[in-house]
Amino acid sequence: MQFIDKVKLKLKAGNGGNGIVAFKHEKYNPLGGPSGGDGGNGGSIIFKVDTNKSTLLDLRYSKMIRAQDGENGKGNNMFGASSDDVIVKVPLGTIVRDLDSDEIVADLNTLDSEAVICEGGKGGKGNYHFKSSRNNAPDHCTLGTPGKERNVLVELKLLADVGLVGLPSVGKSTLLSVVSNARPEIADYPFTTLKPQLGMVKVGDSSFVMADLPGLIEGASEGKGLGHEFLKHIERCRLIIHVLDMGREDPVNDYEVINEELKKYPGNLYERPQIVLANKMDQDNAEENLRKFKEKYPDLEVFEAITLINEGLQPVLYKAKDMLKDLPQFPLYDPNKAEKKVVYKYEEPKPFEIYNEGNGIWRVEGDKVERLFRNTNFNDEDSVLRFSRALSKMKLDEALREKGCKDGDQVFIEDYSFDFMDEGE
Ligand SMILES: Nc1nc2c(ncn2[C@@H]2O[C@H](COP(=O)(O)OP(=O)(O)OP(=O)(O)O)[C@@H](O)[C@H]2O)c(=O)[nH]1
Ligand SMILES: [Mg+2]
Repeated sequence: MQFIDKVKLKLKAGNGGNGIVAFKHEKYNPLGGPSGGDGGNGGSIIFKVDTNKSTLLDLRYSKMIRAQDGENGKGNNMFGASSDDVIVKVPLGTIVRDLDSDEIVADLNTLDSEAVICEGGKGGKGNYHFKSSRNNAPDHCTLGTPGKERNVLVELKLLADVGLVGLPSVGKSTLLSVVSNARPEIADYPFTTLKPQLGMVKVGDSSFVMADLPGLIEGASEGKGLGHEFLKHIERCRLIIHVLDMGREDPVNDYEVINEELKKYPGNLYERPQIVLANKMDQDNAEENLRKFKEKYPDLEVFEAITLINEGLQPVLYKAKDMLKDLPQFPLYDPNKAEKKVVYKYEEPKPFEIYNEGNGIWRVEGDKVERLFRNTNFNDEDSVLRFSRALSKMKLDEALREKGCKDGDQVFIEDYSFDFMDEGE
């Protein structure tokens, strides 16, 4: 079985459709005004957490993910259709890295995480937008903008509250299977679990995510038995349940071997809080082994269980729940430490930016005003009124005045212009 937690993908958002140039042809008015509609927006590519997924397997076969282009505008002021966004469902703990800039562009670490990885292109404007008092037959339109393209590396770093750690066959998968509705594979040979498995554990009125992890062996921190791959998944667990098989010859030694590997792993996973679970207490030599263990570690709290028949686990779950209350998350990205910038969702754009072009000419730019502009039909008085009301709500007048815009100055938003009238306060 292969360990799938890294996938390279090419992503391409849809291009915006073009605006078009068209004129109304009416019976007595062959040039009845501009009527070229806007192009539709291209679809974006959005990554979204889906808790039903625990691997990146589905992405493995799709080398390229594309969103559709927006349609071109049509005559009669008709908009071209915008395309649907493509939603890529990924497991909790997925990280998306841009391979060209080597930046982490998304860290999907909460149940409702969602990030726009490639934004679709915007539709162009049809010629009806460009009608003005000076030009009532504009013959130009704008083209759609291209959709964002990225080469990305999608990585799954397991994100769980609690990680089950221990040697192979100590009963980690059995534990997850009895306390959650996850159904991991269970067998009496080592390395049954080769990829982490998540389960939601309900305790009283709260719940947490438990990860069944592959067994560790001595030398794991040096890469033995896929050690690095396995240890990596513990990195983001807030709490470790260290599972011991009390039927084995020397559980004290087993316990120390695992802790040694945790210590050696970069970042010192040994410092993570641990709950020690003495499992398989039904085995013949278990009581004797437990006695020895307690002798060696008299101050350590040890929970006893027979996981196979779900005995002794409730106190462990309550203990975990209590400890989690005060434990921090371990995001990959620490804004204080990170040397690489993380781009989460697109930031809400500023409503507008004002530029002084000199000679009483001003230009206003910004996604919000431009969108507003695009949604305005300048042939329709009501629509124009709505447009100017929205501008004053954004306090554009005030901002212009502050920058020094004077009565009679000309203000441009894209190709639309108006005379500034300072009505004062
Ligand atoms: N006697 C006894 N057997 C148990 C108990 N818990 C689990 N087992 C058995 O131990 C064996 C290994 O259990 P798993 O849950 O697959 O162990 P694991 O730790 O997930 O092992 P790996 O995935 O290989 O790391 C299975 O045959 C289980 O039935 C227990 O409390 N008592
Ligand atoms: Mg297992």
